[in-house]
Amino acid sequence: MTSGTSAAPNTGPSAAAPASVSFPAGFAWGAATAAYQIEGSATADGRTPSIWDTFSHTPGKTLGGDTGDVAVDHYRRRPDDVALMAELGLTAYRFSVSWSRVQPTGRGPAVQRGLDFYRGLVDDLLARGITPALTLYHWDLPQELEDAGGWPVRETAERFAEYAALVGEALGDRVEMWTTLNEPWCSAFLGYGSGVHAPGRTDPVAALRAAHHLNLGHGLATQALRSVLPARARLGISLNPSAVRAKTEDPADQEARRRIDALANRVFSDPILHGHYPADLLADTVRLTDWSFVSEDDLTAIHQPLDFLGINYYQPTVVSSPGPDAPTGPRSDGHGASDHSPWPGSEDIVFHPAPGERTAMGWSVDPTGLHDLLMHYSAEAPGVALYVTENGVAYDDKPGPDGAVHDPDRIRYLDGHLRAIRRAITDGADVRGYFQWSLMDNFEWAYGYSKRFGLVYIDYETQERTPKSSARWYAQAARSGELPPLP
Ligand code: IFM
Repeated sequence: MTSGTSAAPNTGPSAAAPASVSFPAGFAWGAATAAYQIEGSATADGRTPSIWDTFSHTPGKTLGGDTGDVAVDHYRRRPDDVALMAELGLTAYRFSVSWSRVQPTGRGPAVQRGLDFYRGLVDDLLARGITPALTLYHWDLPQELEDAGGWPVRETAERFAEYAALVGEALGDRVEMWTTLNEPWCSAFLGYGSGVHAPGRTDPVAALRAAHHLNLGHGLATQALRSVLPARARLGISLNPSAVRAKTEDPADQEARRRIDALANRVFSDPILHGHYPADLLADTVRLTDWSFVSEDDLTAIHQPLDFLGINYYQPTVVSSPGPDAPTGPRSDGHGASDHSPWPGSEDIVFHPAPGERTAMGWSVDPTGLHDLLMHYSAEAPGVALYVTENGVAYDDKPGPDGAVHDPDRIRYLDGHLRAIRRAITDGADVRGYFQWSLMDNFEWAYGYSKRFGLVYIDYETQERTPKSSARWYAQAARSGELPPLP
């Protein structure tokens, strides 16, 4: 992402906001979740451990030792959850498939009971007029495949393509929107670099190898899906690109921005969209690896035509060069505390909080970064539709004395980001839909259940679901295609 060359002050989500903002007919009003974060029933019906089961059960890896064993019990409450989605006016729902529920060892035939769950989910959605958007991989690699080397090895990409074909054959008659990977940056660099995510490895070379094999997995799975899905299927990938901004116009800070742009963004978008790795990234990492694990055939396999690109956006990234007085040791970049950097070869770069108000994650609220990204990828991938496949916010929501959960800050956040999307559409970007993260409060990875991103509040003692006021506001937007007034 090369736009946004310096950290401009945030003018606020609703600055100079027009009174009424409407969206094109057919715009998807969605919400998103992921299997490990909501399903629970971790050992039901033949499911085996994924890397997140192993990681979350390892002492010290998640806040309070929280795990996804029960999560929000969606595996057993699926029909009621889909009814709630309909009540909230959603026109689309993005979910992920748990690989180890469908193919427990990561190889061989599919388990019918696992597939039946997703078939039932899709049928429930379709019966209520909600478009299913299926993600094949949201970070939960079967543990057996991690034991065989994980994403740093080529075989995992090949296994992923086989799994994609199994799911494609089972659900291709009823699901049109398919996403291969969710946020491969997190899988590679938080999973194998800083180790704050599963499988918790801290090896910068393994992180780069994982990035490549995730790209390869995407390409091979896309080919496999195209061979089993009907022609009407639409295929894409969800990236979490950073809107990277340099702290100042100083050339050293611009150079820091270039380096992080390569590692955060172009390591994925260049091979996927253009069929090569960025030359500057190869140079930046030369003391770690010669990238000989990449072949020309791999690049051809990765560079597949896409029907859409999913953009997941939360906050901009502001960086500067270390400068002569910079402290040594890992720099905080908002991705969790670790003694190991998730930025191989660029460990010294300094990350700064972006200006603006903060969320419960400590992330800054700045919808301009979303507009920048949509305009950037619109220009970089002409003819490829864009979806915002994740955007949302954690606040410390609590029921009031009346039992209702009032979250006006989340409404302002949604309003600001939806306005940024509308501006991008007006400016020429082909944005087809928005998936709010998340439908309901859930297991927020290393933060356990301490961070609430949902439109729907979950009482974790009783599993009672209470739509927050933001859910009602969003439902009104979804039904009218127009942003309702702020409360
Ligand atoms: O909860 C995560 C999700 O799994 C991936 N994208 C970011 C969200 C908030 O951290």
